[in-house]
Amino acid sequence: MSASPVQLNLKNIQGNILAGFNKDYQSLLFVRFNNTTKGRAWLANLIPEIANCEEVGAFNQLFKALNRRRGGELGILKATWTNIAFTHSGLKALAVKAADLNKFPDDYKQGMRARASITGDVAESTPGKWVGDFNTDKIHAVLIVASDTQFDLHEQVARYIQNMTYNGGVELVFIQEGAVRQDEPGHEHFGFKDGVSQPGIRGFNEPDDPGNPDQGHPGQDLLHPGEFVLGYPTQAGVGVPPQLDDLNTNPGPPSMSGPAWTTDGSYMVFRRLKQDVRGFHDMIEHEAARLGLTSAQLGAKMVGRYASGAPLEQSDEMKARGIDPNQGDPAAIDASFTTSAKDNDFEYGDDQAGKFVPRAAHIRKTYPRDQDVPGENPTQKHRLLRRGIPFGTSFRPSLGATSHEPEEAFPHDRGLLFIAYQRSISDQFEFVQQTWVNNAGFPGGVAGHDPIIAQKDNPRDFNFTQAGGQVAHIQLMKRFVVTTGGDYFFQPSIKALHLIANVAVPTDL
Ligand code: N7H
Repeated sequence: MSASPVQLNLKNIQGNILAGFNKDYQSLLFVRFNNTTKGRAWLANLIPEIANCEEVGAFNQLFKALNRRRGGELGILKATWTNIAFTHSGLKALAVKAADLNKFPDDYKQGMRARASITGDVAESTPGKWVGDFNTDKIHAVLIVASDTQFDLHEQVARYIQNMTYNGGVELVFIQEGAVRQDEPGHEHFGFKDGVSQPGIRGFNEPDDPGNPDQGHPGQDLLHPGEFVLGYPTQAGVGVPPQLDDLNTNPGPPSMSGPAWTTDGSYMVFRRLKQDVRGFHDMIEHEAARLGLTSAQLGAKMVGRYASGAPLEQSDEMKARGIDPNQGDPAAIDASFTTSAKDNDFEYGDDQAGKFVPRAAHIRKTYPRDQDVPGENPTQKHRLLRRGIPFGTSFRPSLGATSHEPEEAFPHDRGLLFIAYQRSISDQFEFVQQTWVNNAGFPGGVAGHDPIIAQKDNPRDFNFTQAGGQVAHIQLMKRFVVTTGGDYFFQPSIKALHLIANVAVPTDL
């Protein structure tokens, strides 16, 4: 972790926020507090088990170093981590003072269901159709339990359930299991590598090149931590031209939201996103054939990366080596395009027209990088730290691998458990979903909707430029990603957990 003028209190910040659990198996336990005293007692008992950023970060570094030195995953280092986050009604059920409850922002207070007109969760995605108890007021908190082995995870979860039964005042409302795909680890269900691009954080992520302290990996701008954790400097806001984004060395004011004890906490968005894998792949095969492209090329146009994770945007190195990513996956020529040294080393400023990555491609909509976005805040004010994991079994191994498989005996429930951390739900998650993803007019002209996650009315448009320069258009007649649950949570510091549980705060935090 880098020496920085910003000293993060890593012991006080829950571990999944900045470090990321990064485990193959996860269970999300959604709970309700039916009794304040018992709820507080249950939380007080749980606090020593809550993993912080210092230990999760140290484990992740050791894990990587061991794998590098001894070549491959060895299974000799394992851990099971737990974090906890609360809905606004959950904090109320634990009798947080009314004056403090009132200080929280409206987005969090209202919760995801009430914000459906902002996120575009209508039609199949409407909250009335959500699973479990996501369409009720029942959910007060979520335990995020993550482990390297399924056995350890289940043992831990069984113990938590036993504790709840014993306590009597905490009810388990819904369990959601998530797991890395066994057939294609690191890839989400449509077949694309996920978790490739994340914001780098000053004071936490080391620059690869000490001579370039504003970048983590090449192309990964280091951001001020206040964008994701409350109480720290933020990116400078309105008035800073987007092209200065990656230089943003003079920070904006510390992030503040809610009562004073929210310092070292973060807002967490959870969305249970069901993926229609068969429908998506059939559509791609059909449209690719119509347009004279391969399925892999059309998939890359929709996402902005190939399934391997290699960028579709032409980097300086690709230019110099005469590699044209429009013609096929650059990783087929050189696998290093899928490593952290090269998989983010691109911007969109020199591809304003979307000749390589369409202006509506998923990764360009959700993080437009240096692209000229007239009248917008710098794009870096709308970043998300993503901690998602797939749920459900795999259907097709990879994009275009086989075609016309038999129908599944019954349509499986599979998709992505989207988890993202931020300083403000309305400035970050909601802004990205409403102003960029669901908005065919962003970034100007007729870019179209995000073909992967837009949640607006059907039919939806996706426009892009083909390799030869001709404009192509796809009308997505259905959603391939449907919201089936979710809510807004606040993930407090370890110190704040003590305050909520009404027990003494340790002096070393
Ligand atoms: Fe997305 N996908 O498979 O197509 N996403 N995403 N996402 N997403 C990304 O860079 C996917 C969702 C972002 O920094 C990749 O890690 C799917 C939501 C952001 O350049 C792939 C679902 C939101 C980035 C996918 C889904 C976002 C990103 C490329 C739902 C926010 C980073 C790999 C089922 C509203 C952009 C990578 C950057 C990347 C997919 C959901 C946002 C492959 C299937 C709801 C910010």
